Amino acid sequence: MTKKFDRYTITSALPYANGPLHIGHLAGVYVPADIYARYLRMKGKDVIFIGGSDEHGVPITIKARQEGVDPQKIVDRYHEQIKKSFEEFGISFDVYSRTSAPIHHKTAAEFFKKLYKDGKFIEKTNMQYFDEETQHFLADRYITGICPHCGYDKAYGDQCENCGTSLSPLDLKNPKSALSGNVPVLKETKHWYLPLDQYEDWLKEWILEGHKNDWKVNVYGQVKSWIDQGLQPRAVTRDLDWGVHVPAEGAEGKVLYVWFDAPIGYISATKEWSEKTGKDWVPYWKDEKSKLVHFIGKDNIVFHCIIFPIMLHAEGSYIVPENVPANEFLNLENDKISTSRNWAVWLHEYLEEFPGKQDVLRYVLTANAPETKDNDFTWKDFQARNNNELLAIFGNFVNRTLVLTQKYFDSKVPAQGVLDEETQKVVAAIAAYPNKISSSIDRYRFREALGELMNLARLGNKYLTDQEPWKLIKTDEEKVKTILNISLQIAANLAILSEPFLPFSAKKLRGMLNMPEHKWSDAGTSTLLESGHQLNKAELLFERIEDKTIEAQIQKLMDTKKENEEEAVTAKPSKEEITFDEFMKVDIRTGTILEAEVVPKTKKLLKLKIDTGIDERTVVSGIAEYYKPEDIIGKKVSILVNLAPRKLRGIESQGMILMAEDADGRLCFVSPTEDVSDGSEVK
Ligand code: B3M
Ligand code: ZN
Repeated sequence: MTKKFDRYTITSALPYANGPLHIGHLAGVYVPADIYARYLRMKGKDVIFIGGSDEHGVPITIKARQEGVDPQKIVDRYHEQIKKSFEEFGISFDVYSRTSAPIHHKTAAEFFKKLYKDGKFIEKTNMQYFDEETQHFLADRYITGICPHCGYDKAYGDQCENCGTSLSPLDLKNPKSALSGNVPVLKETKHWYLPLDQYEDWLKEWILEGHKNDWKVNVYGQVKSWIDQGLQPRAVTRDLDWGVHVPAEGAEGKVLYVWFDAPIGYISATKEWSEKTGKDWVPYWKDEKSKLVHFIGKDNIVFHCIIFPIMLHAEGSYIVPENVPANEFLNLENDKISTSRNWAVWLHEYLEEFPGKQDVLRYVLTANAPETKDNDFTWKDFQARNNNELLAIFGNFVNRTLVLTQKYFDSKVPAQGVLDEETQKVVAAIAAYPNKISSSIDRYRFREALGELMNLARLGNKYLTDQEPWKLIKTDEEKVKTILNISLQIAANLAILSEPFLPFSAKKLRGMLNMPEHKWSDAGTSTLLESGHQLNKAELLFERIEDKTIEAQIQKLMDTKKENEEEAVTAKPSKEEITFDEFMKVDIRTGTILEAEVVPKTKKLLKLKIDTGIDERTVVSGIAEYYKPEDIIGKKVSILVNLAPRKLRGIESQGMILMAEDADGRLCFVSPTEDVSDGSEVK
């Protein structure tokens, strides 16, 4: 029995504001969410569709470090770009907010404080990875290593993007600081933990029992495997300075973990909307008669099906999601979309190269959506679907109907005469489409729903072709009137039913038919346009995409692939400029390695004894993966002798051996090429 709801709270994953949007974002999250929101509005439902930029978290601070700017500068840049891309693609948010907004900091801090006051957290002091060079604790994407579940060697401290497993930094094998590349040390720190394990029974009852029939198999399966593995308490605070400050005793220098604060961003965005509209935000998040649906990609399932629902449930006054129809990933030309490798179709670039063709991309990404498995976007398929489906079926049908009506009846809707058997069948078929499409959308099967919409266009195209009004016009004008009247009714139904999927084309078609916006329930009839109704001029809904256009896009990707291959062997760009005086502060000498041994329990570190010509000193160097101790005794090296000493794995290292690192990370000594005495100055 399907539940009845008074209102719908639709959220879509908040994209990190550290880069532009690409087709994977649209396919995975935002086009399906927009289809759902538009459809529900047309059904007359009370809907709030929530979006916003996720502006905290380590991906942003890492980018800020790379650019040598404040994180706020990064998020300001990309928040605007992302918001503009969503607007241009017709993603019809009721509110698009951002987590650096004061209202979010206030809402997230209050949420934490409620749980803190209600004693829902566990306070724990434990050892965490710390980068001695940068003086940072290493959490989330500040630390990488080998995933203990799948062996992926670039897993992050909070999640493995390869297998989706949520991790803690201490789970990683061979952990490495993403800031300095060093092997981190362990240092004591206090954090607050959400005891996920205490909610296992509740989750089993709510999801594994309550949603075993209506949640997508890929989502249900992932959630079940996490619960079956047993949940662990999870830290919800971090030793970072960019984020929502933790409102608790002894929390100086700590912020909320980004995945604790970001989902609360949905709530703060609703409050922002409430301030703007004067509507009450509370029922959308606290009334059991509200349907909360999270649209996300599969890498966000654990956060939206386990962690955030536990937060909402533990807080005590919120509803929990009715469904989380997560999509799988979209690949591009058989390769994973990758921001770092620039292997993507960026939305802002698409709009420059295909102006006015937002609906073509919406169509292709829905027709090819990775709803139950990863799927692939290819430019050839993009061209084929545009030319053979949108243009040849939908566009061709509409254009012939309008042109013939223009030609024979001066663009006025002709009278609908007696319906022959064939036409009665068509009228009956039209009536079934609104429910066919609804039934798919209601189950988050958007590519199936789009297929049904295209079947309606096929029905019209076939009817017109079979009836051949251009031949009949000479002998039976009355029959032609009926044929074109019915064809126009089909076109009017398409204008209504295509709106959630192809909002730009639906608007253009409504314009040509000179018809207002309609409710979903108006569709399915064959009397939408009255006889005599004045139509407007026929225009092309879709245009052919030529081979050369597609070849240019494929070439662009091939060039990117070549650049990636070349980049792998070219040097990194130079660091920022320094003055001669600044360089003169550096004191580099030639020296000789007298002794060498592996630092116990490490794979990368060697403890060296160096004759610097000034003295003999100990230096710890991360070269164990490339050199055996016995092979480098007596080796001439260059050593930075006036570097402040620092402790590495309990050993005081008094300087740094200069090593050259090539493009694929191999290290080699920078040694004098002639026999010079130890202590010779390198200038
Ligand atoms: N910022 C997007 C991602 O994981 C992440 C979603 C937050 S939704 C609250 O790519
Ligand atoms: Zn993994």
